[in-house]
Amino acid sequence: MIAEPVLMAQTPFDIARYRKDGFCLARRLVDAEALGHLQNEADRLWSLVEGGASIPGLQWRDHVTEGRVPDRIDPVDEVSAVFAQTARLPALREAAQTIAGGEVFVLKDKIIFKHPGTTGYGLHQDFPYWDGLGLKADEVFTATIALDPMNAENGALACYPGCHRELLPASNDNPLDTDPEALRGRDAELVAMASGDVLFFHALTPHFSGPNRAQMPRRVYHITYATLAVDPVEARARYRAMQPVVHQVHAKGYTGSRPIGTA
Ligand SMILES: O=C(O)CCC(=O)C(=O)O
Repeated sequence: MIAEPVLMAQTPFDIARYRKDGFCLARRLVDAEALGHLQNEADRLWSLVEGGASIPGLQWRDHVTEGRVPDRIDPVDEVSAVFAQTARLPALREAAQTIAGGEVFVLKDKIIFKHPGTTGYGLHQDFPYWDGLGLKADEVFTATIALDPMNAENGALACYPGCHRELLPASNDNPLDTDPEALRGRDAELVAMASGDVLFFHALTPHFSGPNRAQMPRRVYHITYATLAVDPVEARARYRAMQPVVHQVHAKGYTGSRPIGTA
């Protein structure tokens, strides 16, 4: 068993901000002990990757100079008890329930290692990636736990505030990503995070991340929760079935620091 993360009373997340902007940050929601377990487990998984082990869910991504490199494990709760327990810890689930306004379940999770030189993720809303799961956009959202500090240099996420109420037009390059023209004139907010901070964001919040130009990995644990509007077993099985397509589309790396076409 791993330690229960502490939901600190003095650092509640700003639910009003989540509703208004489509994302909010809960500072140090995961305490040092629980964070240490996640970091150690991430190290263990990475040493398996480096050793060439065959890990279900391991996915590859463009590197700025070296072709394709291992980037993430999706889902990770099927290969790691530590991550599986964390995603289901009451403290995190309670926070997720506050966002959802009711019961939630873990739809999917993933760890992204983003080692130095690994490219980022182009501008997108998550929802098109989950179309076909029988969920509405308001019924699904992600909790992003920083295992390392995240900043502009190492490829932190940047989110567009107040743009989570509609599905935006698709990009010409990638049918699941967003056309940057749809956000022309709006500014993205870089979400700088300390280890243990948790970013909650709506399935329609447009976001992107740059490459890791720093010397250390930028590891992050994304947990996607959904409301019980759908049957959890069925929804997880459907996600599994569509994963090959999602991974294929999501493999293309993003190297910019802001999406083309924005202000
Ligand atoms: O962790 C990142 O750099 C971005 C990941 C992301 O945008 C996603 O998985 O939807």
